[in-house]
Amino acid sequence: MATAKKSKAGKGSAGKADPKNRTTRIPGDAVGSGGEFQQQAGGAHPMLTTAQGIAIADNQNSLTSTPRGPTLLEDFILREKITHFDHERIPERIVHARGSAAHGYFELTHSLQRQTTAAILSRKGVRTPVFARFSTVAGGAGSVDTPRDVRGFAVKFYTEEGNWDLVGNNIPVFFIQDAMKFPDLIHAVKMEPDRGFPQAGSAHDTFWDFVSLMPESMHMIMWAMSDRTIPRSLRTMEGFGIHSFRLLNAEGRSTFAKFHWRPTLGIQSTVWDEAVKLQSADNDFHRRDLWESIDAGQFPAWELAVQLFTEEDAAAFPFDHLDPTKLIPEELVPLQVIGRMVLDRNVDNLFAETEQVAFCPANVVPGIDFSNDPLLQGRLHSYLDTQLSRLGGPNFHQIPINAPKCPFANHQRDGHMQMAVPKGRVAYEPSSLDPESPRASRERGFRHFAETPDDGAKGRVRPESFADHYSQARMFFRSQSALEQAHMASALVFELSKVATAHVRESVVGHMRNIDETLAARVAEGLGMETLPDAPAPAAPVQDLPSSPALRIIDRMRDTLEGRCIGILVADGSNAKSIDAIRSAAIKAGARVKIVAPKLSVLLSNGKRLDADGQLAGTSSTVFDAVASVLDPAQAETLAKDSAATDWFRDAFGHLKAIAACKGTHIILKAAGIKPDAGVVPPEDVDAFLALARTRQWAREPKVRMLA
Ligand code: HDD
Repeated sequence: MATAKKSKAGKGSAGKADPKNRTTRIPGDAVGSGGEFQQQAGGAHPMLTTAQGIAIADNQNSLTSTPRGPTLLEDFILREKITHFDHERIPERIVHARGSAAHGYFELTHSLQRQTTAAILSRKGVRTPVFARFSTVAGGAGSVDTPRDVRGFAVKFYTEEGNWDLVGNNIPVFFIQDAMKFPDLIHAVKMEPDRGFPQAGSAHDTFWDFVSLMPESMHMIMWAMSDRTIPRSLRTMEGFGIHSFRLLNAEGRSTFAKFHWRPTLGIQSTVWDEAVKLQSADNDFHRRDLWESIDAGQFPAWELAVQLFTEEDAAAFPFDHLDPTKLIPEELVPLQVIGRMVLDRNVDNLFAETEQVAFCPANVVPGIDFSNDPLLQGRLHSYLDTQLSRLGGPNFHQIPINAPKCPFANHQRDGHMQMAVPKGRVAYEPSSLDPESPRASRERGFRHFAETPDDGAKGRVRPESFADHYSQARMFFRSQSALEQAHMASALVFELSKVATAHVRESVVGHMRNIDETLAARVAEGLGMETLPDAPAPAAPVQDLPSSPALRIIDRMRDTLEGRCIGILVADGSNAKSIDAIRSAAIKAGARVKIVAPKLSVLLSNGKRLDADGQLAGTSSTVFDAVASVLDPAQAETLAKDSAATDWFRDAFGHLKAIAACKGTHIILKAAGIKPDAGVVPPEDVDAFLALARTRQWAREPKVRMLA
């Protein structure tokens, strides 16, 4: 056994002495990690030990009575290793189980000091560390990244006044008005409990049965069927706090605020066929994209904007802002940009950080308070509660990713996995025995808004002001561009075509009639219905609200190469100069470039070898925003017989991507049945190709797809 030798750096140096030492490091506890006694295995390697710090001599073989005899119970090294492994998984989140996250910072650029005392919203220029986790909702932790689904957008701000969690989605409204219905909604959308499928998708009977009986979900259904639920990447999604929150200033005056995250790359979505194919091309498409872009120094960034309004403003809105199925159009209350979030560091460990992070909408700091939105009120309870079983006890706030970065002290004690060692006799307040023990402060402590309650009696009552379920659904649909409306109609046809129960399909189409008759007719036609089902009687008159162009995506996408990825298909004999010209110009314009080839290394025209980032059969064009191909005609002839190559271009063309195609490539395009259009240019015309690659070729869509 190796002798324990005293670390030169002494206490607290574990990990610091050797940054590669990640084997036994327990963050925040140098002694527990062997910081006092650094054990070396030889060379620079730290010693492999048991969890008790016992050095291990052999990590390959169990202890057996004879070389071929039974394994001995005495083998504490084997038992400890297997036991720990057996307990490696914790319960996954009931919703938002699959997530990807990163560290970064938030910087305030515009102070809201007139509205709030919260330091994070009033001290301009201050950078606050953040941890952001993005997620799908319905699928399990190991499910795919690109189903049609709402995306979670949760940000933990480690402010100097404690942790503030803004736990939102990429859609500004929600399916239900009252937290009472959340378990029903989730039971309906998750895989059906008897058969255990479908995983990660809403296209099944129980989901549509539930929503068909919940007209309040119709506005969110419009969003869920739009391209918002098939984002191109996590970096190109908007985020929303959804509920109205209150900001409180030093005088205790309240201003309502809605929070919006706007990606600096602009919003971008995939097309549905592409999203479906991405599920097989790359399960981890979004997680990989986030990781790779941060790794490459292309840091995802969002502006934080607020909509501010008073109680009096709200009284004049044609809807109730406390109803989470309603949004406030930007045209009614403009957005004010107040800051910027940049994600600049990948996680070190998915489990310790992304999995163990515990968000809770109840985590707010002084100067931010809740509104009476009944969905928010229910959420305030649920998140802390779920962590108790998910993370195993009441001390989960001590896990490094959850711990505040400001000082914190209280009289909470003990419980499972207490990591701290509280000192002294006093664990109560008031006390006179310990002048150092923490006490509440009226001046600096959290104060709730002193609200005067509405008139009315206690009861289980849905307010009448929540009764209008269709007007904003109609506004959303009618505000979309023609192509986006077609995508929504097609999405509804797709989803409902997976619903086996006829009356559920009919009921949904009936609701569509209250939103827009043309939409209902298109969906009915797509489903092969001979007559339009009856529309249910709306609980409140449906209003024709002014259109809100700010709700579109296509018109608002940013034409840019920043954050985009271009795939170049090459083979033996490809022209090196041509490849280089596209690659360097694309990188200069902010894109990433990946080389795809039939083999992982090819011999170019100049006699030099080029390593590919991906092999053709395993690297679908769905993972790129635009594709180029530089092929020797003889190689192209061979590739034209390979479905991996024809599919590569058929998908790129069908998914409305720009294509730079050399003469050889045209042989493959012909074999794939593609009639080149204005989105297909020669690779020598680098500028034209890169100009097209900045966006999708929307004009092509009606030619390649039957839209509902
Ligand atoms: Fe929730 C997780 C967002 C309504 C109960 N929710 C969770 C996450 C996000 C949201 C982004 C994942 C956080 C993470 O990355 O760890 N949830 C929302 C939004 C809602 C919403 C935007 C409506 C506006 N949620 C909602 C309601 C309830 C919950 C009404 C229950 C009454 N949500 C939970 C939960 C989860 C959760 C069960 C699962 C895991 C967790 O909390 O930590 O407590």
